[in-house]
Amino acid sequence: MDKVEQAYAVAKERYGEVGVDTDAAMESLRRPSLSIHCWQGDDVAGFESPDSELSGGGIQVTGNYPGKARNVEELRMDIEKLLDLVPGSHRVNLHASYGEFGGKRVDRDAIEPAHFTGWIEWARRRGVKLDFNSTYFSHPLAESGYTLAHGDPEVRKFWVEHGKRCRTIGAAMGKAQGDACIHNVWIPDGEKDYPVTRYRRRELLRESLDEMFAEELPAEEVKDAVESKLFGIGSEAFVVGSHEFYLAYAVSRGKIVCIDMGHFHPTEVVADKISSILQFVPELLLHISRPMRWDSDHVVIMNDDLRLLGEELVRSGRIDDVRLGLDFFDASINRLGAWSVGARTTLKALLAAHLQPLARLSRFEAEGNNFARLALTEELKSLPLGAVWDYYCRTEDTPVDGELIEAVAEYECTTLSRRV
Ligand code: RNT
Ligand code: ZN
Repeated sequence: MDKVEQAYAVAKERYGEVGVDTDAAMESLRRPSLSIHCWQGDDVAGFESPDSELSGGGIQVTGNYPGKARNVEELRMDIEKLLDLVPGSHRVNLHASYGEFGGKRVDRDAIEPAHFTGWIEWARRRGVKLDFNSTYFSHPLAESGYTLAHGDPEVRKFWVEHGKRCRTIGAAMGKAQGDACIHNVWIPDGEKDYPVTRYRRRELLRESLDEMFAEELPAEEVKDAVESKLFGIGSEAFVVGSHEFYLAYAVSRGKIVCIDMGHFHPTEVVADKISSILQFVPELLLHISRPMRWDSDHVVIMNDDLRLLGEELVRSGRIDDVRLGLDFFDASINRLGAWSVGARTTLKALLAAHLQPLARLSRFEAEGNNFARLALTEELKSLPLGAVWDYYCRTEDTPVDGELIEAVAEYECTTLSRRV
């Protein structure tokens, strides 16, 4: 027995004492797939032109660490490396701006499934499934701060057409992979200062979305999700697509609600929303992220927000109805390192949640013994989660935590540092 196995044997016994089966917890962790965002690899730049970069939309990437993926080959190479560093089998989430346009300028209202055949074939070869997002930022027609709720019907028409085409692309992906592609819609629309036409803007958004979603597409191929936001840089006073707007929209139109952890008031507990929303919709999409004072999209770490999220996913019994999308981007450190730490930590938080003695905790609660509930949840926090996690990584043929720094450094040395 090596150290990882020895530590696991002790952890298994220790967890057993509090009523937790570590093997069963690892088995449960194998099931869900993360929908891993492609945009951590190139700072949300995409491939529309050789010098594309993220602009507008109130989202921002900071940092200029060397080694960013400059083209589709490099991005795929980095994602493949990432998938080797993350235990389990996962999906890859693309944005419309990541199509392969063969050096031509193809505007957003003209993109087609053909621009994504490279990705579809790559995904099939790699055995991963794809999710998709329409892209309503980094474009001249988004510069005013409005897209689907723009005052000019011509501009709205352009973005509605983009959304329709993205749904078709999503359906092509879903069909090819034999599993529905989740097509997520997030728009930046909003204002720096107080508008007087809030009602009209939201009416426009409702109309644009209805038009965009008018065509019924097979649910086994594509399902649409809508992502709300509270504020962004340059949209501090007003965001058209607020939480209330999209929650009501999704419930009334049978769409998936997307909850991004950075899109709420900093004191709101995002995990608490799961059990409310899932009373009324069959499925939920999460954008797992880490806001730091604002929607800063920091790399996900093991903080209370993430732990609570994992716990709620497990405690609600509805984890299978929740899509686990990642959404963070840090350009100030090694991007593969950022990606792998965020993805692995998300899984580790789920493992921690599966390592709860749920039956015992619920029994204490039912008996009104809230002291015992408190004491046991506190005890759980210092049980040997890391030993179970490392063993899980080992069984999945991925580095254990102590091997990650070196694995990332090696890739930096052989590959990323040569990108100059
Ligand atoms: C922006 C939203 C959105 C984007 C990605 C790139 O605030 O969170 O999901 O981060 O689509
Ligand atoms: Zn998001």
